[in-house]
Amino acid sequence: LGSYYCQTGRDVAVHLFEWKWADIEKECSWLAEHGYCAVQVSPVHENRVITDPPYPWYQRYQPVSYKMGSRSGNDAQFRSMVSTCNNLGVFIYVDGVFNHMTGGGSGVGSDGSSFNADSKSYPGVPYGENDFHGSAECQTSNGEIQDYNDANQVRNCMLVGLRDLKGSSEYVRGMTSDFMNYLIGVGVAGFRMDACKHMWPGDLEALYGRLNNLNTQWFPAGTRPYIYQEVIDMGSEPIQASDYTYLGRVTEFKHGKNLGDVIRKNNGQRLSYLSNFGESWGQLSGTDALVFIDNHDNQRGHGAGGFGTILTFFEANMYKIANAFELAWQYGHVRIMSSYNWPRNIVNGVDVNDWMGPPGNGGVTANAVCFNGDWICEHRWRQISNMVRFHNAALGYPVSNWWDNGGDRIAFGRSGRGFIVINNEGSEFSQSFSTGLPAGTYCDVISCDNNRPPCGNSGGSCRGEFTVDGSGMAQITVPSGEDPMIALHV
Ligand code: ARE
Ligand code: CA
Repeated sequence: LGSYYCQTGRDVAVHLFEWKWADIEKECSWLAEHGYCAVQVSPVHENRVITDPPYPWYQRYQPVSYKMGSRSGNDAQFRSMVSTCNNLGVFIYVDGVFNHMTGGGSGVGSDGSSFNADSKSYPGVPYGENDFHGSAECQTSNGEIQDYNDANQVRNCMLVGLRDLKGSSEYVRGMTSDFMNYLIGVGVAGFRMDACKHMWPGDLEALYGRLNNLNTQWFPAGTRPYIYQEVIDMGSEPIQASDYTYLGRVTEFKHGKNLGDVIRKNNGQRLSYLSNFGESWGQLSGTDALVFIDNHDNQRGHGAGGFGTILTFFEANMYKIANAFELAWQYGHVRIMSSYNWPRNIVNGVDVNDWMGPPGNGGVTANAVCFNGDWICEHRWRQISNMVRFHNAALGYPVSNWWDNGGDRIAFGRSGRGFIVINNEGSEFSQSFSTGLPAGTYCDVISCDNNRPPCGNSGGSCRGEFTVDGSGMAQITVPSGEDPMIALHV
């Protein structure tokens, strides 16, 4: 299990949060051209439609059935997207929600199926009372998780009131694996598995064991789906991320938190401390980790992290530094977040607008148009997308040529494939660096749109060419202020 299916030479996924299938289908050409490996799409199943508050993003995390109608599009649009993107070598990972169905209440879902959570009735699947955990498995007073120190509660009680599926049931395993196999048949390459902390590893193992190999129209015979599991482990609970690594990759939430703290200089943290960043910081082994600077939860105060720690597009300068370091470093599989805008408003540590759904009206999503003020498209920011190319150029080449000033200036190479300098201090500096790069002339890809001289970009802010001499040395002036980084790669 867990074969990371990327086309050779690609490695980085992007989460196109709440994008419509038709828009993702169009975006895949751009993604292919810029070296992205895959797209994580929002949940594809029929979901609850919530009107109070109106149509929040999180309604997508309340399944009503495994039919394919949601505000991202229908089955035909989904299939067309998968096929177009696969043909371009950009693969699709589906956000799979299998721990639970909806919260309390009743209604009709996004594809016309009725449900009644109070009687645990989901005829669109169908699921009934016996398919859910009840008082036999969960003994808390209200049936909800009350204590994250009790693993039994965490797995058998309801997460924030969401009706908790019985993952040990053959029938439930059959329904969920049939749905996943349908998606695999369509050409999906992998799954983000939601809320895995709340499912028993043994149940997940049984579920994964039922999955088909990927569709041979696009993938070599025998290729397994790529699995990465959401488990928030900040180090203080009995259920640990490492309990799930034998099944596939696991989200490493400490990674984004640690980089946020370092770049914000929280608690005396400095860039120079990053020389051994990764496992020795108490994170998973890089070969088990799926990493990101922020995700759709912690950018708005859900999940784990905190506003004083996690960096997002709202703090663009620090965010670009964080992404550049993450993409230049060698640790984990990287997922870039691509957000929509909303009026974030933090009052007493809580974003009072944390629920707001994507741009659009009445629960209908607007077309994704990058940089129109509504869709942020971090994945298209030059400082991020050009670093995806750096990342690809350096794939498999270890970190080398580390340098730091003991403070917030660092530099490192990738064994002759790339070299980056980051200056998180207030003033520009200039010096000669041992880059490890072959002699030649390179463009700074943070500021220029191509990496081959003559360097150029439409904005005119390109910092031009840097010459590496026969001994790998280069004189580099590193700016301060916006984009205080220089990155060169073969
Ligand atoms: C919504 C409402 C609730 C309501 C519920 C049912 O907000 O008030 O009770 O519906 O009606 C998302 C949102 C939730 C939302 C849910 C369903 O974040 O607010 O509930 O969708 O619509 C824990 C889990 C982790 C989970 C985070 C958010 O362990 O798996 O909480 N993350 C995933 C997704 C979310 C999604 C779900 C799971 C549910 O990424 O987007 O929820 O499908 C400590 C613990 C963590 C814990 C964290 C927060 O850090 O260590 O394990 O994370 O606290 O409680
Ligand atoms: Ca559960």
